[in-house]
Amino acid sequence: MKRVLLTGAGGGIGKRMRQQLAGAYPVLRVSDIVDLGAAGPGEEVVIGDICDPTDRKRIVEGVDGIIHLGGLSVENPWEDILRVNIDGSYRLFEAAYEASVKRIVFASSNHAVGFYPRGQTLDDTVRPRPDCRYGLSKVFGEALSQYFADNYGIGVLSIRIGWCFQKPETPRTLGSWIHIEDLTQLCRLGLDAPTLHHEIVFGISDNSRTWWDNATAKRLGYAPRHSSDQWIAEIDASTVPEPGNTVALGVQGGPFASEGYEGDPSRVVPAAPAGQD
Ligand code: 15L
Repeated sequence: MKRVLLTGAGGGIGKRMRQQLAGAYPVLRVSDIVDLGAAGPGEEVVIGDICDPTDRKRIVEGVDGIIHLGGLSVENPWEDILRVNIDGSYRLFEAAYEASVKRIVFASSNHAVGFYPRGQTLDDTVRPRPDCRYGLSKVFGEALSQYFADNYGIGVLSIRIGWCFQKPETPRTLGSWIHIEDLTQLCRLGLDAPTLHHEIVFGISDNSRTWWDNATAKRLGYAPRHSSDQWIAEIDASTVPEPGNTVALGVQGGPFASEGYEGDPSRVVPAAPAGQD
């Protein structure tokens, strides 16, 4: 990889990943719709909107690999999810193929499977169970990744990112926490692995209390250096209630799932018939 594109470089994860990737590749192209400041050593800055055809061509032209963080990272009205996360991602993959890009790392989310009940261990082969419109767009992105791998030969790694903030805040995020260094390691595996078709992995650190079996990531060589275990005692002792209604507290996606049910706490997650999951 000579030139790597990081979309969404002005976002919460993007800003930190930009720092992590400094010097990792001969050229790092950072892109977003917001101001990204001056280019650092070995960097190119391209401001533009992936939803705009002319911008998109400029953003993607000449790169070998893409880490696609750009898009909406939480629940939003359907029209925006459709335009930015669904159509925007499709157009970006299409432009990547036209520009002969070899690898894409797709920032999926745990919300692609957020409606699974807490306590059930999932691996990357379970059926999607999105918990909101945002999660639905991530299911689309994973299918898009599979299609572009199968039909166009682009190697893609979909990472179901968990909670990539300073520290976990709740019992749920104890399981889903990932340190930015570990997330960067996963992204680099997606770009640099000698062979890759399409794989789905969970973007989590080495957390003991997790619902996700990350064997596929480990098979690809992922060796997380961080763990949320150091906060277990603090979170167990906390009396601050976890946010969300009955639905949120029953499912892995937490408050993302309850968005549509706010004000109706009597709605509980229906139990899946035996054998259906
Ligand atoms: C996500 O997908 C979001 O991008 C992030 O902001 C967190 O809220 C996280 O999920 C979560 O699961 O809480």
